[in-house]
Amino acid sequence: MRTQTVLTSPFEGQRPGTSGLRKKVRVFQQAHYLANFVQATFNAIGDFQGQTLVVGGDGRFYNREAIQIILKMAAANGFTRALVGQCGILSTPAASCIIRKYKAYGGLILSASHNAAGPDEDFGIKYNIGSGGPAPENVTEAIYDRTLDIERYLIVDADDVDLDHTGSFDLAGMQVEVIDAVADYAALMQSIFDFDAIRDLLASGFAMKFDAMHAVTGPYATAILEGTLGAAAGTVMNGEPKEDFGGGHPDPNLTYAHELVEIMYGDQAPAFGAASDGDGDRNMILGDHFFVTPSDSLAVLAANATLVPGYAGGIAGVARSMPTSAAADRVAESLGLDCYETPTGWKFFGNLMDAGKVTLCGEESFGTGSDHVREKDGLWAVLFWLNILAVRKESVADILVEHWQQFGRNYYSRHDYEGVDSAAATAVLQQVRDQFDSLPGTQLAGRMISTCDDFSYTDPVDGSVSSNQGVRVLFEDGSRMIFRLSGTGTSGATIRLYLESYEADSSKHGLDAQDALADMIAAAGAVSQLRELTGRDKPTVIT
Ligand code: VG1
Ligand code: CO
Repeated sequence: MRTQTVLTSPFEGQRPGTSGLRKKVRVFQQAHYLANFVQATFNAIGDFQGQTLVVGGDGRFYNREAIQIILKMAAANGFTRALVGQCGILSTPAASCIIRKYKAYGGLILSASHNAAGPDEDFGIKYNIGSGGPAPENVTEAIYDRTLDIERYLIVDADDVDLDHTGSFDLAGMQVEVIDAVADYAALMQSIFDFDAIRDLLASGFAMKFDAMHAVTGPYATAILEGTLGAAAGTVMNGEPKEDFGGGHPDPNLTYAHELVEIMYGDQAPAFGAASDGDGDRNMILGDHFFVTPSDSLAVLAANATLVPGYAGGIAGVARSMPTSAAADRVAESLGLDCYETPTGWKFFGNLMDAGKVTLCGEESFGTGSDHVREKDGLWAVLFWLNILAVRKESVADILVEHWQQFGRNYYSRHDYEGVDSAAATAVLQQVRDQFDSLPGTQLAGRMISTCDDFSYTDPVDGSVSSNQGVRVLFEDGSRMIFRLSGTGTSGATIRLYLESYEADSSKHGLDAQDALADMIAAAGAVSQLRELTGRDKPTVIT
């Protein structure tokens, strides 16, 4: 065993963002950089002597090297067993599933999710706790603090572990089990959904496409959709995970998943299309010439949950992140369920699920999930939709139109301004904050403003408070305008502008969201001076 002296914190003074540590690969490749984070994590998480650690990642460049360092450090620090996905692969929801199933102490997940991969792109690491969920803020803060006072790290001198074959290996006294990355997750999916009904649907000529975007869900989708459920060969596109994600940007939205979008809006469009992101925790749902917003998707899943065997007894409650539209709130209200509004990031849902307060959770950023694991889960959402389609035997578009007739339509859009100068981005939010006192009671976009604030959340389970989670302009009719800075980028700043308005009248449900929200979009630009302060005249991505 070796002890190595290290002094600088990998966070470089920046507190942890939405999900763990994300930096350029070249930064992670610096001597002792990754090791510092891993040792700080081990120093922060309590007594794990004799326990199990789960390790795996989305397969991006530097995944394998990182896993070898982590395993040698886990052995030196006193873990007695490590479970690793074959070839170093574990999707984020599969890692969560395995931590729970095998009662591991926790897990290290290697991913920068939707960020691009390759030697000049991004890498990331985060710690998940024994419940299978992302470390809550008190743990991420403790990890951060330990990176500041760390003096050394422990690592064993040993040969690299063979990650390519399943089996059990000894690593300086720690047992490393290289496990099938898909099997446990696939078994969990089979226990929730009506696979026979989905198999019948797919055998009946129902055509679908799933775009894995050359990222981690390829092996999972191929095994489950084409293997177990009998979808036609070729249903899964871009199914082979690549270290650089094929040069693409595995963010399942209308801009970056354009190959799938072209198919779904083409002459031969199949009935159903879906895509997932780099680490497999997000989903985009499409019908024939139809896009389902993630906020609406959560609402539809909640309204139809009892059609799925795993939720046949009903759901306990629903939670959504603050910028997510209130469509799910309307379903919860009609079902007599509680609906919770949390800050952005999955870690806030964990306490609510552990306490049995909610079953389904979702974010507007294409993240949906349930208490089957403690992460959002892309393929789970796809199977949920397939289960609903198999039972209802209607098109995706018809299901949405009926949903809006019943609950009204929450027109919704997110505008992202990526790679903006950080000072300019901060100034945009400040510009709105400066008007917090003068805006309420005035009209904007033909609506009366009721309140302006910085969103703050008090966790109903442990009482912890998270402040400054988004600048809000709220209107009397329920419309909202929200400004937030991304916490997951690695260069410059990304401004996210979220817009929502509610329409009860079903004769007005057929509009394009950008048209329906046009006055709100213009008003948001005026009130924030976004164009003047950033020099941008249009968003990078519109969802
Ligand atoms: C984004 C999304 C957020 C999501 C987070 C992590 O964060 O907006 O909803 O939870 O990514 O998702 P931000 O701070 O950039 O807005 V993932 O798929 O990277 O684990
Ligand atoms: Co992700």
